[in-house]
Amino acid sequence: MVISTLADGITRRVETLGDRISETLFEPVIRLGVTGLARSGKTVFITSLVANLLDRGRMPGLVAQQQGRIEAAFLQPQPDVTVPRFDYETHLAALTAPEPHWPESTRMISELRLSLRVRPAGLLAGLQGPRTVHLDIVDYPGEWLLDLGLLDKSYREWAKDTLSRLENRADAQGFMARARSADPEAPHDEAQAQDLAARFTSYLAGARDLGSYDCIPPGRFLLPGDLAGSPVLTFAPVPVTTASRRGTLHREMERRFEAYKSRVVQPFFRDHFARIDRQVVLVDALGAIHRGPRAVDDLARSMGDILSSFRPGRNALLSQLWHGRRVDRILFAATKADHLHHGQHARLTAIMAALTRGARDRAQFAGAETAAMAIASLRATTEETRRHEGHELACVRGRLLEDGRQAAFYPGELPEDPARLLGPAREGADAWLDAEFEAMRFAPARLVLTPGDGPPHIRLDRAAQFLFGDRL
Ligand SMILES: Nc1nc2c(ncn2[C@@H]2O[C@H](COP(=O)(O)OP(=O)(O)O)[C@@H](O)[C@H]2O)c(=O)[nH]1
Ligand SMILES: [Mg+2]
Repeated sequence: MVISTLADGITRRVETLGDRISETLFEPVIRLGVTGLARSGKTVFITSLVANLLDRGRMPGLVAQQQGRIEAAFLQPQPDVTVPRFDYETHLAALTAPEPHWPESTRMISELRLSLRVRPAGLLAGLQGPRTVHLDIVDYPGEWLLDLGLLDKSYREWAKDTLSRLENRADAQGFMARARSADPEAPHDEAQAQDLAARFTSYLAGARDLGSYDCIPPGRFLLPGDLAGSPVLTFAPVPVTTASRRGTLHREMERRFEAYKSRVVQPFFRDHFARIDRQVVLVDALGAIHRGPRAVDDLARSMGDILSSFRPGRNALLSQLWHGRRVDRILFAATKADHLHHGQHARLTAIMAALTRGARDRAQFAGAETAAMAIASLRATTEETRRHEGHELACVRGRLLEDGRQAAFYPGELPEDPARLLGPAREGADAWLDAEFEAMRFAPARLVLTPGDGPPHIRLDRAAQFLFGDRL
Protein backbone atom coordinates (compact mmCIF):
# COMPACT_ATOMS: atom_id res chain seq x y z
CA MET A 1 0.00 0.00 0.00
CA VAL A 2 2.59 2.51 1.15
CA ILE A 3 4.96 1.46 -1.57
CA SER A 4 2.41 1.68 -4.33
CA THR A 5 1.27 5.11 -3.19
CA LEU A 6 4.84 6.25 -3.10
CA ALA A 7 5.54 4.83 -6.52
CA ASP A 8 2.46 6.57 -7.90
CA GLY A 9 3.72 9.78 -6.40
CA ILE A 10 7.05 9.41 -8.10
CA THR A 11 5.56 8.70 -11.49
CA ARG A 12 3.37 11.75 -11.13
CA ARG A 13 6.34 13.87 -10.29
CA VAL A 14 8.17 12.80 -13.41
CA GLU A 15 5.05 13.30 -15.46
CA THR A 16 4.46 16.75 -14.03
CA LEU A 17 8.00 17.68 -14.82
CA GLY A 18 7.49 16.34 -18.34
CA ASP A 19 4.33 18.41 -18.71
CA ARG A 20 6.15 21.50 -17.59
CA ILE A 21 9.02 21.05 -19.99
CA SER A 22 6.77 20.40 -22.95
CA GLU A 23 4.65 23.36 -21.91
CA THR A 24 7.44 25.87 -21.93
CA LEU A 25 9.22 24.50 -24.96
CA PHE A 26 6.33 23.48 -27.10
CA GLU A 27 2.62 23.95 -26.89
CA PRO A 28 0.84 24.98 -23.72
CA VAL A 29 -1.93 22.73 -22.46
CA ILE A 30 -4.77 24.02 -20.28
CA ARG A 31 -6.78 21.29 -18.60
CA LEU A 32 -10.23 22.67 -17.93
CA GLY A 33 -12.36 20.65 -15.51
CA VAL A 34 -16.13 20.97 -15.94
CA THR A 35 -18.14 19.65 -13.04
CA GLY A 36 -21.43 20.06 -11.19
CA LEU A 37 -24.11 17.82 -9.76
CA ALA A 38 -26.28 15.74 -12.09
CA ARG A 39 -28.37 17.89 -14.46
CA SER A 40 -26.53 21.09 -13.60
CA GLY A 41 -25.80 21.57 -17.31
CA LYS A 42 -22.29 20.17 -17.94
CA THR A 43 -23.03 18.53 -21.28
CA VAL A 44 -24.82 21.58 -22.67
CA PHE A 45 -22.05 23.86 -21.38
CA ILE A 46 -19.25 21.95 -23.06
CA THR A 47 -21.16 21.51 -26.30
CA SER A 48 -21.99 25.19 -26.57
CA LEU A 49 -18.53 26.31 -25.43
CA VAL A 50 -16.85 24.22 -28.09
CA ALA A 51 -19.30 25.31 -30.81
CA ASN A 52 -18.74 28.94 -29.81
CA LEU A 53 -14.97 28.53 -29.85
CA LEU A 54 -15.06 26.97 -33.29
CA ASP A 55 -17.34 29.78 -34.56
CA ARG A 56 -16.50 32.77 -32.46
CA GLY A 57 -18.96 35.42 -33.64
CA ARG A 58 -20.71 35.47 -30.28
CA MET A 59 -17.58 35.54 -28.13
CA PRO A 60 -16.60 39.23 -27.91
CA GLY A 61 -15.99 38.88 -24.17
CA LEU A 62 -13.04 36.59 -24.86
CA VAL A 63 -10.27 39.16 -25.08
CA ALA A 64 -8.03 37.27 -27.51
CA GLN A 65 -10.99 36.95 -29.85
CA GLN A 66 -11.83 40.62 -29.57
CA GLN A 67 -8.23 41.50 -30.35
CA GLY A 68 -8.42 39.34 -33.44
CA ARG A 69 -5.59 37.10 -32.25
CA ILE A 70 -7.33 33.74 -32.57
CA GLU A 71 -6.52 32.54 -36.06
CA ALA A 72 -8.09 29.12 -35.94
CA ALA A 73 -9.75 26.58 -33.67
CA PHE A 74 -10.01 22.87 -34.34
CA LEU A 75 -10.78 19.62 -32.58
CA GLN A 76 -7.95 17.15 -32.18
CA PRO A 77 -7.51 13.64 -30.82
CA GLN A 78 -7.24 13.87 -27.05
CA PRO A 79 -4.04 12.80 -25.28
CA ASP A 80 -5.70 10.39 -22.82
CA VAL A 81 -6.51 7.34 -24.86
CA THR A 82 -8.38 5.42 -22.14
CA VAL A 83 -10.91 8.15 -21.28
CA PRO A 84 -14.13 8.22 -23.33
CA ARG A 85 -14.24 11.10 -25.78
CA PHE A 86 -16.89 13.75 -25.06
CA ASP A 87 -19.44 13.07 -27.78
CA TYR A 88 -19.53 16.64 -29.08
CA GLU A 89 -20.98 15.90 -32.52
CA THR A 90 -23.96 13.91 -31.19
CA HIS A 91 -24.76 16.48 -28.51
CA LEU A 92 -24.50 19.37 -30.97
CA ALA A 93 -26.71 17.52 -33.43
CA ALA A 94 -29.38 17.16 -30.72
CA LEU A 95 -29.30 20.89 -29.96
CA THR A 96 -29.30 22.03 -33.57
CA ALA A 97 -31.76 19.49 -35.07
CA PRO A 98 -34.89 20.77 -36.89
CA GLU A 99 -36.77 19.60 -33.76
CA PRO A 100 -34.05 20.47 -31.23
CA HIS A 101 -33.85 18.50 -28.01
CA TRP A 102 -31.56 18.44 -24.98
CA PRO A 103 -28.76 15.88 -25.14
CA GLU A 104 -29.04 12.55 -23.34
CA SER A 105 -27.64 12.73 -19.87
CA THR A 106 -24.23 11.17 -19.39
CA ARG A 107 -22.92 9.80 -16.16
CA MET A 108 -19.25 9.29 -16.72
CA ILE A 109 -16.04 11.10 -17.21
CA SER A 110 -15.22 12.21 -20.73
CA GLU A 111 -12.74 14.46 -22.44
CA LEU A 112 -12.26 16.55 -25.56
CA ARG A 113 -9.24 18.46 -26.92
CA LEU A 114 -9.81 21.74 -28.70
CA SER A 115 -6.76 23.50 -30.05
CA LEU A 116 -6.52 27.21 -30.74
CA ARG A 117 -3.95 28.91 -32.95
CA VAL A 118 -3.28 32.24 -31.30
CA ARG A 119 -1.02 35.16 -32.15
CA PRO A 120 0.80 36.49 -29.09
CA ALA A 121 -0.22 39.81 -27.57
CA GLY A 122 1.81 42.88 -26.68
CA LEU A 123 5.56 43.09 -27.07
CA LEU A 124 5.93 39.59 -28.40
CA ALA A 125 3.42 40.18 -31.16
CA GLY A 126 5.95 41.26 -33.74
CA LEU A 127 8.64 38.78 -32.72
CA GLN A 128 6.82 35.48 -32.57
CA GLY A 129 4.55 33.65 -34.90
CA PRO A 130 1.25 32.16 -33.76
CA ARG A 131 1.39 29.33 -31.22
CA THR A 132 -0.98 26.49 -30.58
CA VAL A 133 -2.71 26.30 -27.21
CA HIS A 134 -4.50 23.08 -26.34
CA LEU A 135 -7.63 23.19 -24.24
CA ASP A 136 -8.34 19.77 -22.76
CA ILE A 137 -11.88 19.83 -21.46
CA VAL A 138 -12.66 17.18 -18.85
CA ASP A 139 -16.30 16.52 -17.92
CA TYR A 140 -16.81 14.65 -14.63
CA PRO A 141 -19.66 14.33 -12.12
CA GLY A 142 -19.49 16.65 -9.11
CA GLU A 143 -20.71 13.76 -6.98
CA TRP A 144 -17.29 12.14 -7.44
CA LEU A 145 -15.53 15.07 -5.77
CA LEU A 146 -17.51 14.50 -2.61
CA ASP A 147 -15.82 11.11 -2.32
CA LEU A 148 -12.58 12.82 -1.35
CA GLY A 149 -13.91 13.07 2.21
CA LEU A 150 -14.03 9.27 2.40
CA LEU A 151 -10.27 8.92 2.12
CA ASP A 152 -9.69 10.23 5.63
CA LYS A 153 -12.38 8.04 7.15
CA SER A 154 -12.54 4.50 8.40
CA TYR A 155 -15.58 2.40 7.63
CA ARG A 156 -16.72 2.85 11.20
CA GLU A 157 -16.51 6.66 11.03
CA TRP A 158 -18.21 6.82 7.66
CA ALA A 159 -21.04 4.50 8.77
CA LYS A 160 -21.61 6.55 11.91
CA ASP A 161 -21.69 9.89 10.03
CA THR A 162 -23.93 8.60 7.28
CA LEU A 163 -26.43 6.94 9.60
CA SER A 164 -26.72 10.13 11.61
CA ARG A 165 -27.34 12.16 8.42
CA LEU A 166 -30.10 9.73 7.41
CA GLU A 167 -31.69 9.49 10.83
CA ASN A 168 -34.10 12.36 10.34
CA ARG A 169 -34.87 11.90 6.68
CA ALA A 170 -38.36 10.48 6.34
CA ASP A 171 -37.62 8.78 3.03
CA ALA A 172 -34.58 6.99 4.49
CA GLN A 173 -36.55 5.12 7.13
CA GLY A 174 -36.95 1.96 5.02
CA PHE A 175 -33.20 1.60 4.74
CA MET A 176 -32.64 2.71 8.34
CA ALA A 177 -34.88 -0.06 9.68
CA ARG A 178 -32.80 -2.67 7.83
CA ALA A 179 -29.53 -1.12 8.91
CA ARG A 180 -30.56 -1.02 12.56
CA SER A 181 -31.73 -4.61 12.57
CA ALA A 182 -28.59 -5.90 10.85
CA ASP A 183 -26.17 -7.64 13.20
CA PRO A 184 -22.72 -6.52 12.08
CA GLU A 185 -21.05 -9.28 14.10
CA ALA A 186 -23.09 -12.07 12.49
CA PRO A 187 -21.41 -14.13 9.76
CA HIS A 188 -21.30 -12.39 6.38
CA ASP A 189 -24.23 -13.28 4.17
CA GLU A 190 -24.02 -12.06 0.58
CA ALA A 191 -27.80 -11.82 0.14
CA GLN A 192 -28.03 -9.53 3.15
CA ALA A 193 -25.11 -7.38 1.95
CA GLN A 194 -26.78 -6.99 -1.43
CA ASP A 195 -30.11 -6.16 0.14
CA LEU A 196 -28.56 -3.48 2.35
CA ALA A 197 -26.59 -1.99 -0.55
CA ALA A 198 -29.64 -2.02 -2.83
CA ARG A 199 -31.79 -0.24 -0.26
CA PHE A 200 -29.09 2.29 0.50
CA THR A 201 -28.62 2.99 -3.21
CA SER A 202 -32.31 3.31 -3.82
CA TYR A 203 -32.58 5.83 -0.98
CA LEU A 204 -29.78 7.88 -2.59
CA ALA A 205 -31.43 7.66 -6.00
CA GLY A 206 -34.83 8.60 -4.59
CA ALA A 207 -33.37 11.63 -2.82
CA ARG A 208 -31.70 12.73 -6.03
CA ASP A 209 -34.89 12.30 -8.05
CA LEU A 210 -36.80 14.38 -5.52
CA GLY A 211 -34.28 17.07 -6.25
CA SER A 212 -32.23 16.89 -3.07
CA TYR A 213 -28.97 18.77 -3.34
CA ASP A 214 -27.68 16.98 -0.26
CA CYS A 215 -25.18 14.61 -1.76
CA ILE A 216 -24.18 11.73 0.43
CA PRO A 217 -21.09 9.85 -0.74
CA PRO A 218 -20.16 7.36 -2.20
CA GLY A 219 -20.72 9.22 -5.45
CA ARG A 220 -20.42 6.11 -7.62
CA PHE A 221 -23.51 4.52 -6.12
CA LEU A 222 -25.58 6.85 -8.28
CA LEU A 223 -23.21 6.94 -11.22
CA PRO A 224 -21.75 3.43 -11.26
CA GLY A 225 -20.65 3.30 -14.91
CA ASP A 226 -19.07 -0.08 -15.57
CA LEU A 227 -18.72 -0.86 -11.84
CA ALA A 228 -22.47 -1.55 -11.46
CA GLY A 229 -23.07 -4.71 -9.47
CA SER A 230 -19.44 -5.21 -8.45
CA PRO A 231 -18.49 -5.80 -4.80
CA VAL A 232 -16.80 -2.38 -4.49
CA LEU A 233 -20.29 -0.91 -4.81
CA THR A 234 -22.03 -3.51 -2.67
CA PHE A 235 -21.71 -2.06 0.80
CA ALA A 236 -23.79 0.15 3.06
CA PRO A 237 -23.48 1.81 6.46
CA VAL A 238 -24.45 -0.39 9.41
CA PRO A 239 -24.09 0.59 13.07
CA VAL A 240 -20.80 -0.78 14.37
CA THR A 241 -19.13 -0.06 17.67
CA THR A 242 -16.22 -2.46 17.95
CA ALA A 243 -13.35 -3.53 15.73
CA SER A 244 -14.38 -6.00 13.06
CA ARG A 245 -13.82 -9.73 13.40
CA ARG A 246 -13.05 -12.16 10.60
CA GLY A 247 -15.93 -13.53 8.58
CA THR A 248 -18.51 -11.05 9.85
CA LEU A 249 -20.79 -8.70 7.92
CA HIS A 250 -18.85 -5.86 9.51
CA ARG A 251 -15.51 -7.12 8.19
CA GLU A 252 -16.84 -7.60 4.68
CA MET A 253 -18.44 -4.14 4.58
CA GLU A 254 -15.19 -2.65 5.81
CA ARG A 255 -13.18 -4.53 3.21
CA ARG A 256 -15.38 -3.28 0.37
CA PHE A 257 -15.36 0.26 1.70
CA GLU A 258 -11.56 0.21 1.76
CA ALA A 259 -11.51 -1.24 -1.77
CA TYR A 260 -13.82 1.54 -2.92
CA LYS A 261 -11.36 4.08 -1.56
CA SER A 262 -8.26 2.54 -3.04
CA ARG A 263 -9.63 1.20 -6.33
CA VAL A 264 -12.24 3.79 -7.26
CA VAL A 265 -11.66 7.06 -5.41
CA GLN A 266 -7.86 7.26 -5.44
CA PRO A 267 -7.44 6.51 -9.15
CA PHE A 268 -9.92 9.23 -10.07
CA PHE A 269 -8.08 11.82 -8.01
CA ARG A 270 -4.71 10.67 -9.25
CA ASP A 271 -5.48 10.25 -12.94
CA HIS A 272 -7.90 13.09 -13.53
CA PHE A 273 -8.48 15.50 -10.71
CA ALA A 274 -4.86 16.22 -9.85
CA ARG A 275 -4.09 17.27 -13.42
CA ILE A 276 -6.72 20.00 -13.70
CA ASP A 277 -5.54 23.62 -14.12
CA ARG A 278 -8.80 25.55 -14.22
CA GLN A 279 -12.21 24.49 -13.00
CA VAL A 280 -15.79 25.49 -13.62
CA VAL A 281 -18.48 24.26 -11.20
CA LEU A 282 -21.95 24.51 -12.71
CA VAL A 283 -24.79 25.08 -10.29
CA ASP A 284 -28.52 24.88 -10.89
CA ALA A 285 -29.21 27.66 -8.41
CA LEU A 286 -32.62 28.52 -9.89
CA GLY A 287 -33.74 24.91 -9.51
CA ALA A 288 -32.70 24.92 -5.85
CA ILE A 289 -34.41 28.25 -5.17
CA HIS A 290 -37.58 26.88 -6.71
CA ARG A 291 -37.45 23.86 -4.41
CA GLY A 292 -37.14 25.98 -1.29
CA PRO A 293 -34.84 26.88 1.62
CA ARG A 294 -33.82 23.34 2.41
CA ALA A 295 -32.59 22.71 -1.13
CA VAL A 296 -30.66 26.00 -1.06
CA ASP A 297 -29.03 25.04 2.23
CA ASP A 298 -28.08 21.61 0.86
CA LEU A 299 -26.71 23.29 -2.25
CA ALA A 300 -24.63 25.69 -0.14
CA ARG A 301 -23.22 22.75 1.79
CA SER A 302 -22.41 20.78 -1.36
CA MET A 303 -20.65 23.82 -2.82
CA GLY A 304 -18.53 24.04 0.34
CA ASP A 305 -17.72 20.34 0.10
CA ILE A 306 -16.81 20.65 -3.57
CA LEU A 307 -14.64 23.68 -2.92
CA SER A 308 -12.86 21.96 -0.06
CA SER A 309 -11.56 19.30 -2.44
CA PHE A 310 -9.55 22.10 -4.07
CA ARG A 311 -8.07 23.21 -0.77
CA PRO A 312 -4.33 22.86 -0.82
CA GLY A 313 -3.19 20.42 1.85
CA ARG A 314 -6.71 19.23 2.48
CA ASN A 315 -5.68 15.62 2.29
CA ALA A 316 -2.44 13.66 2.30
CA LEU A 317 -3.13 11.98 -1.03
CA LEU A 318 -3.88 15.27 -2.73
CA SER A 319 -0.90 17.08 -1.27
CA GLN A 320 1.26 14.32 -2.67
CA LEU A 321 -0.43 14.46 -6.06
CA TRP A 322 -0.51 18.23 -6.46
CA HIS A 323 3.16 18.76 -5.54
CA GLY A 324 2.69 22.41 -4.82
CA ARG A 325 0.83 22.81 -8.08
CA ARG A 326 -2.87 23.58 -7.88
CA VAL A 327 -6.00 24.70 -9.62
CA ASP A 328 -5.57 28.45 -9.70
CA ARG A 329 -9.01 29.58 -10.89
CA ILE A 330 -12.43 28.22 -10.02
CA LEU A 331 -15.63 29.61 -11.49
CA PHE A 332 -19.00 28.90 -9.88
CA ALA A 333 -21.56 29.50 -12.59
CA ALA A 334 -25.33 29.58 -12.06
CA THR A 335 -26.63 27.97 -15.25
CA LYS A 336 -29.91 28.36 -17.12
CA ALA A 337 -30.06 32.14 -16.58
CA ASP A 338 -32.22 32.31 -19.72
CA HIS A 339 -35.13 31.36 -17.43
CA LEU A 340 -34.95 34.93 -16.17
CA HIS A 341 -35.45 38.26 -17.88
CA HIS A 342 -32.08 40.03 -18.00
CA GLY A 343 -33.41 42.57 -15.49
CA GLN A 344 -32.94 39.87 -12.85
CA HIS A 345 -29.53 38.56 -13.90
CA ALA A 346 -27.66 40.84 -11.53
CA ARG A 347 -29.68 39.42 -8.65
CA LEU A 348 -28.90 35.86 -9.64
CA THR A 349 -25.22 36.79 -9.85
CA ALA A 350 -25.39 38.35 -6.38
CA ILE A 351 -26.97 35.17 -4.99
CA MET A 352 -24.27 33.09 -6.64
CA ALA A 353 -21.56 35.39 -5.27
CA ALA A 354 -23.02 35.09 -1.77
CA LEU A 355 -23.21 31.31 -2.06
CA THR A 356 -19.60 31.21 -3.28
CA ARG A 357 -18.44 33.40 -0.41
CA GLY A 358 -20.35 31.13 1.96
CA ALA A 359 -18.75 28.06 0.41
CA ARG A 360 -15.29 29.62 0.80
CA ASP A 361 -15.97 30.24 4.48
CA ARG A 362 -17.45 26.81 5.02
CA ALA A 363 -14.53 25.13 3.32
CA GLN A 364 -12.00 27.46 5.01
CA PHE A 365 -10.74 27.96 1.54
CA ALA A 366 -7.83 30.23 0.81
CA GLY A 367 -6.42 28.93 -2.41
CA ALA A 368 -7.39 29.65 -5.96
CA GLU A 369 -9.08 32.76 -7.23
CA THR A 370 -12.84 32.10 -7.31
CA ALA A 371 -15.59 33.95 -9.14
CA ALA A 372 -19.37 33.74 -9.49
CA MET A 373 -21.43 34.33 -12.61
CA ALA A 374 -24.91 33.79 -14.01
CA ILE A 375 -24.82 32.22 -17.47
CA ALA A 376 -26.87 30.30 -19.98
CA SER A 377 -24.87 27.91 -22.12
CA LEU A 378 -27.69 27.75 -24.62
CA ARG A 379 -30.29 30.43 -24.65
CA ALA A 380 -33.73 28.79 -25.07
CA THR A 381 -35.91 31.88 -24.54
CA THR A 382 -36.61 35.39 -25.76
CA GLU A 383 -37.68 38.28 -23.53
CA GLU A 384 -41.10 39.81 -23.49
CA THR A 385 -42.97 42.36 -21.35
CA ARG A 386 -46.57 41.57 -20.53
CA ARG A 387 -49.30 43.53 -18.82
CA HIS A 388 -50.95 41.62 -16.04
CA GLU A 389 -53.51 43.13 -13.67
CA GLY A 390 -52.18 46.59 -14.36
CA HIS A 391 -48.52 45.64 -13.85
CA GLU A 392 -45.74 45.26 -16.34
CA LEU A 393 -44.22 41.80 -16.00
CA ALA A 394 -40.78 41.04 -17.42
CA CYS A 395 -41.25 37.55 -18.87
CA VAL A 396 -39.34 35.07 -20.95
CA ARG A 397 -40.92 33.17 -23.83
CA GLY A 398 -39.99 29.73 -25.06
CA ARG A 399 -41.16 26.33 -26.20
CA LEU A 400 -42.38 24.26 -23.26
CA LEU A 401 -40.58 20.99 -22.82
CA GLU A 402 -43.62 18.86 -22.04
CA ASP A 403 -45.89 19.73 -24.97
CA GLY A 404 -43.91 21.96 -27.31
CA ARG A 405 -46.32 24.90 -26.89
CA GLN A 406 -44.92 28.43 -27.00
CA ALA A 407 -45.53 30.21 -23.72
CA ALA A 408 -44.53 33.36 -21.90
CA PHE A 409 -43.52 32.78 -18.34
CA TYR A 410 -42.92 34.92 -15.29
CA PRO A 411 -40.80 33.06 -12.75
CA GLY A 412 -41.21 35.49 -9.86
CA GLU A 413 -38.87 38.04 -8.40
CA LEU A 414 -35.49 37.17 -6.94
CA PRO A 415 -34.69 39.31 -3.90
CA GLU A 416 -32.19 42.09 -4.35
CA ASP A 417 -30.47 41.11 -1.12
CA PRO A 418 -29.21 37.49 -1.26
CA ALA A 419 -29.51 37.27 2.53
CA ARG A 420 -33.27 37.09 2.09
CA LEU A 421 -32.73 33.65 0.58
CA LEU A 422 -29.59 32.48 2.33
CA GLY A 423 -30.79 33.47 5.81
CA PRO A 424 -33.92 31.27 5.86
CA ALA A 425 -31.93 28.49 4.14
CA ARG A 426 -29.33 28.50 6.90
CA GLU A 427 -31.99 28.62 9.60
CA GLY A 428 -33.76 25.58 8.18
CA ALA A 429 -37.03 27.30 7.20
CA ASP A 430 -39.63 25.13 5.48
CA ALA A 431 -40.70 27.64 2.83
CA TRP A 432 -39.85 31.11 1.56
CA LEU A 433 -41.80 33.67 3.54
CA ASP A 434 -42.69 36.30 1.03
CA ALA A 435 -42.25 35.00 -2.46
CA GLU A 436 -42.62 31.89 -4.49
CA PHE A 437 -40.28 31.15 -7.29
CA GLU A 438 -41.51 29.09 -10.22
CA ALA A 439 -39.36 26.92 -12.40
CA MET A 440 -40.24 26.05 -15.93
CA ARG A 441 -38.48 23.80 -18.35
CA PHE A 442 -38.05 24.96 -21.90
CA ALA A 443 -36.99 22.98 -24.93
CA PRO A 444 -34.07 24.36 -26.89
CA ALA A 445 -35.17 26.94 -29.46
CA ARG A 446 -34.90 26.26 -33.18
CA LEU A 447 -31.66 27.80 -34.33
CA VAL A 448 -30.87 29.69 -37.45
CA LEU A 449 -27.16 30.34 -37.26
CA THR A 450 -25.37 32.93 -39.35
CA PRO A 451 -22.02 31.62 -40.62
CA GLY A 452 -19.33 32.42 -38.08
CA ASP A 453 -21.74 32.39 -35.14
CA GLY A 454 -22.07 29.67 -32.54
CA PRO A 455 -25.30 28.93 -30.64
CA PRO A 456 -26.83 31.83 -28.64
CA HIS A 457 -25.77 31.99 -24.99
CA ILE A 458 -25.57 34.35 -22.06
CA ARG A 459 -22.10 35.33 -20.81
CA LEU A 460 -20.42 32.15 -21.99
CA ASP A 461 -17.68 34.40 -23.41
CA ARG A 462 -17.09 36.00 -20.01
CA ALA A 463 -16.92 32.59 -18.41
CA ALA A 464 -14.35 31.53 -21.03
CA GLN A 465 -12.34 34.69 -20.42
CA PHE A 466 -12.16 34.04 -16.69
CA LEU A 467 -11.35 30.36 -17.15
CA PHE A 468 -8.60 30.51 -19.78
CA GLY A 469 -8.63 33.89 -21.56
CA ASP A 470 -5.52 35.02 -19.65
CA ARG A 471 -3.55 32.10 -21.10
CA LEU A 472 -4.31 32.89 -24.75
N1 LIG B 1 -32.90 26.79 -20.57
C1 LIG B 1 -31.74 26.18 -20.41
N2 LIG B 1 -31.72 24.90 -19.95
C2 LIG B 1 -30.54 24.30 -19.80
C3 LIG B 1 -29.29 24.93 -20.11
N3 LIG B 1 -28.29 24.08 -19.84
C4 LIG B 1 -28.87 22.93 -19.38
N4 LIG B 1 -30.22 23.05 -19.37
C5 LIG B 1 -31.21 22.06 -18.89
O1 LIG B 1 -30.59 21.21 -17.94
C6 LIG B 1 -30.65 19.86 -18.36
C7 LIG B 1 -29.41 19.12 -17.94
O2 LIG B 1 -28.31 19.58 -18.70
P1 LIG B 1 -27.05 18.62 -18.97
O3 LIG B 1 -26.05 19.44 -19.70
O4 LIG B 1 -27.45 17.34 -19.58
O5 LIG B 1 -26.59 18.38 -17.46
P2 LIG B 1 -25.42 17.42 -16.90
O6 LIG B 1 -26.12 16.26 -16.25
O7 LIG B 1 -24.73 18.26 -15.88
O8 LIG B 1 -24.53 17.06 -18.05
C8 LIG B 1 -30.87 19.92 -19.86
O9 LIG B 1 -31.52 18.77 -20.33
C9 LIG B 1 -31.74 21.17 -20.00
O10 LIG B 1 -33.08 20.86 -19.70
C10 LIG B 1 -29.35 26.30 -20.58
O11 LIG B 1 -28.32 26.96 -20.86
N5 LIG B 1 -30.59 26.86 -20.72
MG1 LIG C 1 -23.69 15.33 -18.76
